[in-house]
Amino acid sequence: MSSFSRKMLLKYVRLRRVYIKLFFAVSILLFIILVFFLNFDIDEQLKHNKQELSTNLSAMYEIQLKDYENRIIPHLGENGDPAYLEGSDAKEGEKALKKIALNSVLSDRIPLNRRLRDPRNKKCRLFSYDPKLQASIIVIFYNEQFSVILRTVWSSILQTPKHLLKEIILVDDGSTESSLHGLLDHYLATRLSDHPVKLVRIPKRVGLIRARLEGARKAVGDVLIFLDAHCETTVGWAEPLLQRIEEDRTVVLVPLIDVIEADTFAYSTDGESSFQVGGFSWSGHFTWIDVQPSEVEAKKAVKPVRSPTMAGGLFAINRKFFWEIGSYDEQMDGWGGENLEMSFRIWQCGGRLETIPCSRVGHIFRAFHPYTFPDNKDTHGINTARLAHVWMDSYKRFFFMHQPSLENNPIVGDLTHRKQLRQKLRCKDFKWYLDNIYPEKFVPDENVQAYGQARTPFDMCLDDLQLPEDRAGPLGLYQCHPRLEISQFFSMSARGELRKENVCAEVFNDRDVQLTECHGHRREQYWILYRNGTIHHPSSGKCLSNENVSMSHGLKVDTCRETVYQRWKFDHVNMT
Ligand code: LR7
Ligand code: MN
Repeated sequence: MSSFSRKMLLKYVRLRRVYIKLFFAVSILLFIILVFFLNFDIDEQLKHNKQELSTNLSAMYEIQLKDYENRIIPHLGENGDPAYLEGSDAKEGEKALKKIALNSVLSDRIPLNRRLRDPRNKKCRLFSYDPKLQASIIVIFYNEQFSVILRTVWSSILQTPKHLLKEIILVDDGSTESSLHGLLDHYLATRLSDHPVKLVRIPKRVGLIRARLEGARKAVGDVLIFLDAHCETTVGWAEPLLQRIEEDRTVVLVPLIDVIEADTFAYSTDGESSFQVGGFSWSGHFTWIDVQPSEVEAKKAVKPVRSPTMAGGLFAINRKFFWEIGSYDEQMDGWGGENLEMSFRIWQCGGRLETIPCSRVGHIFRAFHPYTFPDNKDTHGINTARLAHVWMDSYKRFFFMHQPSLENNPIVGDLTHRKQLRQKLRCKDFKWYLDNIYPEKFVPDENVQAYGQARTPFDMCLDDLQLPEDRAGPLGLYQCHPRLEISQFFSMSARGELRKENVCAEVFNDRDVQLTECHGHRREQYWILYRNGTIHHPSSGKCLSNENVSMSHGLKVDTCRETVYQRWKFDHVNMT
């Protein structure tokens, strides 16, 4: 081949390479452009689809909601009157009541914005209020009924003057009920858009204590008002709370809590002026107690009444003071205990707890909890053990006598932060609280004539036979336990009662001895313990005897005589 033709060939080959490169470059470019447009198109498509989906969903919720609204029966349950359903609805309602302790079928038929009668004592109308503070109402819920939550919201909107309502914060503690997701959002967006209602979602259930904390963190109003998610407020409920906190930022207030019946949704009041305040039992439960003697005058005048504790679900507190005084114990899980913790802390660390009789809120009391707790953990017990260690000093001995397994149990968790808080706030001790705030509280081993196990010469002991708290039942006898246990812990009080915490030995028919609620008027609950171990009952003229007593039946009083059957020996006797 000539050199010319070789040159031509080389040139041709080079040129071809360039073309090939060019071809690839252009193809890649085209491919990129194609992908870009295609992608763009997909994005557009996705966006479009999303929009369509949400319009469709929203249309679907709207249909659901309309359907729901159409089934509401106008005026049912108005004024708080009891409501009833008929036919199959009535049957379904009864089923629901058994299953979730609430007639949810009926709830769904009662208007969400029903009006209630003014339940207040007439004297309340004579007070005038003009508070400047605004409220953040915090409502936490876990799988509560849609209509019940919304009735809480609606009553709060309708019964709180607009200028006093900063916001309503709903906190969903990880509910799994589907109606509390899309449908609830849709309701808020379409039916409540003109009102300051916010919804905070906690993705995984954290328990009611941390749920309230979450709500409090989001709140911006001057005063936090916490409500359970099954409440209805009534006319004039907010003003006296806000006014009192304006006067004194360190008071924590509880409205008077009325009962909304779980079966008929009737708003029942115990008459205009009879109400109770909060106490506690040594087993760590909240109890209702009569208004204290020192407060009876205030009660008559429907003025704020001091309360040793609060139930926990419904209360108002200055927002800044809530954080200053230690908010909640964040390590408390689930349900229970936080109410007594907060009550003791408020009193011991310089605050006050009061019931405001002119502020009335209804609460649905359910016969049982419709929910369970993860791992069946006894959160009430554990939380109470936490508060006992932190706040009750040596008086925690009584709680741990009820719950010995929790006394030195690591499950209770670390308490450093709460103990530091108590130091930082320079809080008073539990004895101060008992002496000054709750002097009526019976302390089984203080200021008593005798206490401990009360033994017969045959090593049998007085025993409550596992009587549930606040029930009446026979005073029994059982083999003495090797260690003092709560069921055998009896006291002979200074007043001459043979008693446990709130139950006293009382003689019926001059014969049978029962444990019944202590009334404090001596009579059939009056006993005299003699040095020789006889326990004499003056009103029958007889003595406590264990002759012929069977294990399951109660003790009797019998003619006093010299016999081993009428000898009792307490572990500790303080008689001089
Ligand atoms: O895991 C949970 N997460 C929650 O958000 C469990 C419950 N909750 C919500 C629940 O949906 C409800 O809104 O927490 C609120 C309270 O739960 P309830 O209604 O089951 O409690 P309760 O009314 O039986 O119990 C009383 O004691 C509790 C102790 O932890 C709380 O302090 C409750 O708020 C309290 N309720 C009241 O004080 C109302 C007055 C009744 C009395 C006495
Ligand atoms: Mn409740």
